[in-house]
Amino acid sequence: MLALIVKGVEFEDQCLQFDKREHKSQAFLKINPRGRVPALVDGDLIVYESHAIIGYIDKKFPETPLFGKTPAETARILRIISEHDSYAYPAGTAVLRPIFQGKTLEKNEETTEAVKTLHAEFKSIRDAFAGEQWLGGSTVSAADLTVYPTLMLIDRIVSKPDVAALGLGLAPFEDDTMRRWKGRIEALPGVERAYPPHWRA
Ligand SMILES: N[C@@H](CCC(=O)N[C@@H](CS)C(=O)NCC(=O)O)C(=O)O
Repeated sequence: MLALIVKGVEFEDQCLQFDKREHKSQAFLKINPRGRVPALVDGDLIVYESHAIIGYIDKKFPETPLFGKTPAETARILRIISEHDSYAYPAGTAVLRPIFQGKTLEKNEETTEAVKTLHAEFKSIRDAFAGEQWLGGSTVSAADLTVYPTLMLIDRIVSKPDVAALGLGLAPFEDDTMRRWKGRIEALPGVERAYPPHWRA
């Protein structure tokens, strides 16, 4: 949705209710056999996996390129996305999964390791700006659109009082660079449409 919003493309969206297991319904499994979101339907074409969706949107609507204009920009953007997928996202999942399952987050070896990784990855993300406004350089790119939702999810969870009480120090937007970047994303016209409905409540 963020990619479509940045491109200024009209779209219809459908929010699936996880508590009703709509993402595992027969109808949705025909769209994505893995029963996961996001998925994009464009005429007869179905695309799932967020990077494939962003790549498709970028090729179809080439204005405002999301993967850079030069080979070096493309490399930087893809590197940041790959680092997100390989390090920050799995560590984030390891910390957030027990919370989503309604369990108490235990300070065991796995959690401690994941928290340590997240701290290191937050630093790597801050460094990736290299003094520029967006993660991939001077314009918004697929790197921003990939990393931002993960950090928003972490931010939302770690600011809940019971998790905050654990003192994990994992608030992603406390740092000035990160806070200003969040402000830039929030200023993209129409961006609020991409926020899950329960975030707005
Ligand atoms: N690699 C996939 C991950 C998709 C994914 O895990 N989506 C989550 C929501 S963010 C989901 O649908 N979870 C439901 C489930 O796993 O049953 C992508 O980038 O699209």
